[in-house]
Amino acid sequence: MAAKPPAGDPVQDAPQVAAPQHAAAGLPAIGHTLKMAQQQMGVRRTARTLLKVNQKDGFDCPGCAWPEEDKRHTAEFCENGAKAVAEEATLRRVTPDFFAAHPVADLATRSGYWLGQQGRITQPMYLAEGADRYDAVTWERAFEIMAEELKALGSPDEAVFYTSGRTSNEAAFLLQLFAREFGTNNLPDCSNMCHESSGSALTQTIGIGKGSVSLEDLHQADLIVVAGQNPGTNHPRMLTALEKAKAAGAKIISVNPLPEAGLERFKNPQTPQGMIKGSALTDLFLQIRLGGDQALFRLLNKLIIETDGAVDEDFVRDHTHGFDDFAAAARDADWDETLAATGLERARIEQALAMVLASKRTIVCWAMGLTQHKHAVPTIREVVNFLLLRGNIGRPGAGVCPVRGHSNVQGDRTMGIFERPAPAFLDALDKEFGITSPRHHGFDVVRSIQALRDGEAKVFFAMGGNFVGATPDTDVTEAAMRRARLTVHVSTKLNRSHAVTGARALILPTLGRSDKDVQAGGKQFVTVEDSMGMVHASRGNLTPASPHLLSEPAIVARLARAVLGPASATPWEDFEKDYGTIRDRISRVVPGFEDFNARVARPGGFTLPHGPRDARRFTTDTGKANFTAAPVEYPALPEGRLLLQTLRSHDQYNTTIYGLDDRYRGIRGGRRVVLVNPDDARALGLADGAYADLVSEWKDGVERRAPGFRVVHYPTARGCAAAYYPETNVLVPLDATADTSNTPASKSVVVRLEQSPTA
Ligand SMILES: Nc1nc2c(c(=O)[nH]1)N[C@H]1C(S)=C(S)[C@@H](COP(=O)(O)OP(=O)(O)OC[C@H]3O[C@@H](n4cnc5c(=O)[nH]c(N)nc54)[C@H](O)[C@@H]3O)O[C@H]1N2
Ligand SMILES: Nc1nc2c(c(=O)[nH]1)N[C@H]1C(S)=C(S)[C@@H](COP(=O)(O)OP(=O)(O)OC[C@H]3O[C@@H](n4cnc5c(=O)[nH]c(N)nc54)[C@H](O)[C@@H]3O)O[C@H]1N2
Ligand SMILES: [Mo]
Repeated sequence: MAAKPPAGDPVQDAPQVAAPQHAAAGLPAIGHTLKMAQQQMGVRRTARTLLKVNQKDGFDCPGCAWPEEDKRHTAEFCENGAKAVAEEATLRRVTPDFFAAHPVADLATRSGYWLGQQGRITQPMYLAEGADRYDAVTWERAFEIMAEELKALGSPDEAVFYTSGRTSNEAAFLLQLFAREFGTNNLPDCSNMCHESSGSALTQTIGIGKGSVSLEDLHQADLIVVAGQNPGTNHPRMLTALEKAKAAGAKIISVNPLPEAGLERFKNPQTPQGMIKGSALTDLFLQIRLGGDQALFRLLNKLIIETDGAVDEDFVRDHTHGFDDFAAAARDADWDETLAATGLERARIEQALAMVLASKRTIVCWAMGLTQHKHAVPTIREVVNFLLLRGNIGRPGAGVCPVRGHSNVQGDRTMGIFERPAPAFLDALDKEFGITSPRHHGFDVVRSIQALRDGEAKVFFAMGGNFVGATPDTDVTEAAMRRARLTVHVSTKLNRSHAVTGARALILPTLGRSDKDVQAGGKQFVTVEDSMGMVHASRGNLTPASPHLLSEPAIVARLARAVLGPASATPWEDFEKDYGTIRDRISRVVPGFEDFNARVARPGGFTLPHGPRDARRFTTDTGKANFTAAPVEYPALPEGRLLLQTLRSHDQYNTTIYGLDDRYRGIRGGRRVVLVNPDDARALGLADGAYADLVSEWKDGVERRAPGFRVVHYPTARGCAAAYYPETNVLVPLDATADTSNTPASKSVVVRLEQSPTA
């Protein structure tokens, strides 16, 4: 049997600090993986489960969205993927007895770590109005309750249907179909907090909101820029691709306020050589100031334009629009001001330029360090300008590479989980199902919180995720959620969102990726799309945590029948019996999925079309790739304040906390730490080991406070600080969002540090 979950809570948060490491993966990673996995799953289940991760006949890793190579290793997973699997395949159980022993008020005092460690939820649970705890409920009754509340709404737009990014293509397609048949586009998703800025910027400039490179391209690149991303922790299998590229002669530039261990050196556990020495990855480290990336790329672009013969003139003439305006803006860029925004020295930028000019094939990879700023969209558009100047889109070894987070977040969007769907998508949906989808836009994540806060939305339904844990302005968001009539969570594990509820609440336990899914039509599989537009099947093989679990497609199908009744002509029952019938419909609605069932049956799946990558075809308003000339922006930093980024430790998956260590950064046994440059800390009178409250300052004058963080002197860029999310979400103001994408600006929060007595 697996070890018992921790008994007491609050879990002691007492961080121990050592020097940060300079290499990622290798032997300690393997030991760490097996220990965590066996604690949750026991020895036999660990072996059975981990050998199926990312195999062609197995299940897609529920960790990140990084693609698999065509030729698989026996162990095709990383340390953090294994932790994600162990968390799901755990033998620990949360039964109705647990809920009887823990009233909601008690759950609300527990840490996210403690809640997650209790295990898999085994039965549908209902919190009646006025009750103090959840009680077991039948599925039938649960669907009746949802139907009651949804049908009582004044308008379908008073309901919100959130999706986290683990949901399969099949479940996502059904959920958006149900929402639109019901009458709303209120389909916010985790993407709104994640790569929405990438989608906005790419759609405008290259006509499609997805990355344009394959793994093969990475292997062939001359230069790879990794900006605002920590792959050693969040996409460990990417390090293998970077190592391969380097072996073939590529150079790597890392742009980051932090020196991240995984980018410095990688000890590949798949090769004997790698285990011992490892390979250095980064050739040039640009220690940028938070939010300084647009300025950096603008300066590089200015230098490229000013260098004879550096611009790919044929490409610019044949495939782009707006070069002259952009070139004028770049030439005008003021060196002093723009350089100050980067926090870099000019010599560093010139070093980078030399590498850029020496490269015929350049790729830029990025993640949350670029997307979660007020000026995230113009920043990513500047990255596109940078690639367009030298024709680095639509040829081998070159392109844009936004590295996605959740394992199927890209697929969910492809399936229509979007509050602002394209009219062509709705036309196809309406034609296929004989319905009339609403055409007005729905609520994204931030707008949903505002609507709940203001009483405009009354029913909140979440397909996975941990909405109140993951979203900004925790106090505001929790108060908003408590105003709802009904909150519903389709979940595998307990989290904060189950403890902060509307007047009535439901927890609907569901199958995870690793679980076997058998329906009336036999054993089912689902499909997912990775970060590079590859679609493939995922088949779980474990006996589900309890016989009461329903799959996500089954839950949506039954919800739709309960709410829409016989008036709906959609064959919901057939969809539940046989997911192949869902894929038939997808193949007729979503471009690129023609003949879906046949093509996904092939081992390894298939690649979706991508105009810029396949044929330099740009479906933008001008029919060409667009240069854009936005003014350079950067976060303002008042005297005596720091810019705080809220990021992930090595032992967490978003709001799921696996443990209290952040090994590569030298932190153990606690999460309430704030990393500050030693010179800044000294100027603020904060010794290493001192404790401070983080106080966020925003123009609304409201003081947002996160108390009791241990100050760690750490080599981050000057003026910048870092602390873990979700503990710091309380500091991110709800309306501090990116222009255009409305993504919370959780990587540049202005804070002051107030020394507090030792915790
Ligand atoms: N193990 C594990 N894997 C995960 C996740 C997880 O929580 N745990 N989460 C998944 C999800 S949903 C996502 S979206 C991804 C997230 O993957 P990442 O984006 O790598 O995650 P963060 O921890 O937010 O790290 C942001 C990185 O950007 C840097 N950064 C911050 N601000 C700036 C800036 O202004 N400029 C630059 N150049 N750099 C900056 C930070 O120092 C850090 O290295 O990972 C996915 N994979
Ligand atoms: N301050 C700050 N805030 C952030 C970020 C940041 O960097 N800083 N990052 C943002 C980003 S990039 C993202 S993607 C969001 C993440 O936001 P979410 O996706 O909402 O959050 P997660 O923590 O990934 O959700 C975890 C929960 O999902 C449920 N779950 C797990 N697997 C399954 C499954 O297979 N099916 C179902 N139905 N449920 C499942 C479990 O109950 C688990 O508790 O957070 C965002 N919030
Ligand atoms: Mo994400």
